[in-house]
Amino acid sequence: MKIRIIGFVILPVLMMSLSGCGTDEKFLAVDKKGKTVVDRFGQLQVNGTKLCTEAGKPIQLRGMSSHGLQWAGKYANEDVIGWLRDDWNIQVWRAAMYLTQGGYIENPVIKEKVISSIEAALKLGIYVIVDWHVLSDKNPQVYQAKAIEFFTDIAQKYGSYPNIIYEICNEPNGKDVTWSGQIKPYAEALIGAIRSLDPDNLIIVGTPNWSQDVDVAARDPIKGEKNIMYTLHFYAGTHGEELRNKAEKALNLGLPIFVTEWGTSEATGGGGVYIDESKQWLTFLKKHQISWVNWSVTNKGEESGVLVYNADREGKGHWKETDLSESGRFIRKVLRNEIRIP
Ligand code: IDC
Repeated sequence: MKIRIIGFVILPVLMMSLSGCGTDEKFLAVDKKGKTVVDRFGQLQVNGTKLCTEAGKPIQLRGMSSHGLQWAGKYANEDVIGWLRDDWNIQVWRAAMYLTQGGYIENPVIKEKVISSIEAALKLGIYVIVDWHVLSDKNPQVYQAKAIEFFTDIAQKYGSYPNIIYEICNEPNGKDVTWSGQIKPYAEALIGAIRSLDPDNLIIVGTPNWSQDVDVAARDPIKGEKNIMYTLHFYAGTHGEELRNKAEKALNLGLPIFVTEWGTSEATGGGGVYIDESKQWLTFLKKHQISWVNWSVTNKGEESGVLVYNADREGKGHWKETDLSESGRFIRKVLRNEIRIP
């Protein structure tokens, strides 16, 4: 009798925590009634440092980023993104459109991969980050006119859908690329262009030094605009306590932060995987309800990628355990709420 009672009480609790059933419904891509995250959360808004639902409830969105669409664009389709929603429980997908290194400036047809990402997200009822992936081009002002043209088109076509999130500048970098000199003026120009077409969807602004110096942006934030957030990026094998302190400083100054990219590896995208360090970061992000997107869906064989080398070469989804890298297995479990993040 005693054993049966213990079994009745302990077992369901154990099973719930393993399957994630005990998890707060706000972490689900689709809830038990079949409502998608966009059905439930609607038009996102920013209140203070928090990302909130249309009803004003603070939330933490979690999801996956594409790798560079010029290399891994085969995953930017409804099969893969649908698999990520249903099996990985992603609430947000990020379409990383590089500018150079074979990206949009050199090869404008890459935009089609952003469009297929958006179309998939609309069908699947998840959020989609449209990422203007400034990287080796350093200074966002170099392609500012192209950025305005690009985001104007996206906002015209899709700005009325609450699914859309604009990330206007992945990682500005370089000693002479400063917040007040280049990044903030660029952001203000882009925000102006987007807001004339889309009054409310989230706009995420890159910060100096590869989107790490959120404290610098926090001392001089963009004024008079709503639903603006700021980018923080980290790689668990390279960045730790020091960067978390910087983030905390920025939060204390009132800066709303969105981690649109982080990796379980070193900053090169390889090395590791750094599971304990990743858990430390995930605890920090949960504590502050900071939304995050993990880098990345690729089979090129680097440690941050969620697929092993050469897995799913056609971009079909339906991955088996053996298709997943160490990072892939870890991140999937985190997203499925099968690893408890305190
Ligand atoms: C890396 C990719 C790697 C690719 C390289 C090209 O993982 O396969 O060869 O870009 O430049 C970032 C960037 C992101 C990087 C990533 C890892 O936003 O584009 O991807 N990283 O280096 N910032 C910090 C790390």
